[in-house]
Amino acid sequence: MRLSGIELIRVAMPLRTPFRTSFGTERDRDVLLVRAEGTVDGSTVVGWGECVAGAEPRYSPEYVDGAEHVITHFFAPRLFDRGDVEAENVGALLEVFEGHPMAKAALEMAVLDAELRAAGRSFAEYFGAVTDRVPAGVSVGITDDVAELLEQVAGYLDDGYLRIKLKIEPGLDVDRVAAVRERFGDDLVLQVDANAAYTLDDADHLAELDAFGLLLVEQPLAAGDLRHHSLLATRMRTPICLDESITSAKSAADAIALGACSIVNIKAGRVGGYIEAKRVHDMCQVHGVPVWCGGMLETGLGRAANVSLAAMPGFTLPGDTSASDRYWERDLTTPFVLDPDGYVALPSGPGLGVEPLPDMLAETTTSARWLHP
Ligand code: NPQ
Ligand code: MG
Repeated sequence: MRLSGIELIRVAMPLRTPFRTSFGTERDRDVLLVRAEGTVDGSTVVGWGECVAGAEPRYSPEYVDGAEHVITHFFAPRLFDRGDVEAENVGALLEVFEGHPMAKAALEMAVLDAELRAAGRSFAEYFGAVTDRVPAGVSVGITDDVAELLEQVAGYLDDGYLRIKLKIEPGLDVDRVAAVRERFGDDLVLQVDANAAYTLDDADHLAELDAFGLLLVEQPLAAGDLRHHSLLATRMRTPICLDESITSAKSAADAIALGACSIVNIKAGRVGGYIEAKRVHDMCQVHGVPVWCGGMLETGLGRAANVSLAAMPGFTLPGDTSASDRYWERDLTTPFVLDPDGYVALPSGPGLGVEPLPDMLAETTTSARWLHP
């Protein structure tokens, strides 16, 4: 496409309930949207991207103000200099700049959406989706007490979620898992996510989780610490899945080769875009490593791309591809809903298949800035 402008729109999305992880509590999601405008063969096209960076640099070094800044001052000017861009070369064009994968991913997503809309193709077609709906899991935040946790899990099971992920941190881990297992039984498909809150000194304690038949433990140790993850893997039976550590297909191959993980959580924002996310999937499939689609509290835009990605054949575990009402009273797009079997249907239609509802966009927008060549 020939890029004529990029609009950076910030929306304030109030969460239905605060979401607590080992790195902090999120109350309102401050989301950066990218609206890319241009032409393909003389016709005007528009595409949407969503940046998953949080308000503060806690999950990773990125944060939403930083993402807006680096796009404004470095990334957008480089794309405008090129003039004609294709989604498949956005990554290479921006490779001269270090880091900022979530900011890069949002730009690439907007260009890909515009191109696919122009071509009348969906994200799912682009990814080579093999199904029209994906099994949905849900991520349950850390609660003040066990009673509240059991109540929340019961509610999600009532909704129909097929897999429960408990956020854990030191001191709020084995007992929480034991209580959930005790209450809901051995058939509950259960996993935990530590968001890097432990060290290898906690190996014996983490091995106590082995008693509960968990599907996996996600990112127990620091993002950069593949060596300690591989040592931890020799000290517990529960499979280790990496999230924060996986920043590219190359880093995923390294983690697998080192024995640091046997399962991979794929998040497009963390690896620099949906095209690299597809490469992570393809590489894991070659190595027989199961993958699943992570979540970053996305609006319906990011959710549309995620469920489409999760329809690729290597996504053999339920993802954090929850319905819109897990997070939002009202989503920015037509909402994603759970079907009676606990699946979320892929959107149909060109590109993402959804766009912001004008009234919701107007209601939630806190700033909008145009960038031009
Ligand atoms: C994870 N997501 O898998 C992340 C963590 C997470 C659904 O558990 C703002 C920005 C808030 C990013 C909260 C889920 C966030 C965030 C949680 C990421 O590790
Ligand atoms: Mg995680």
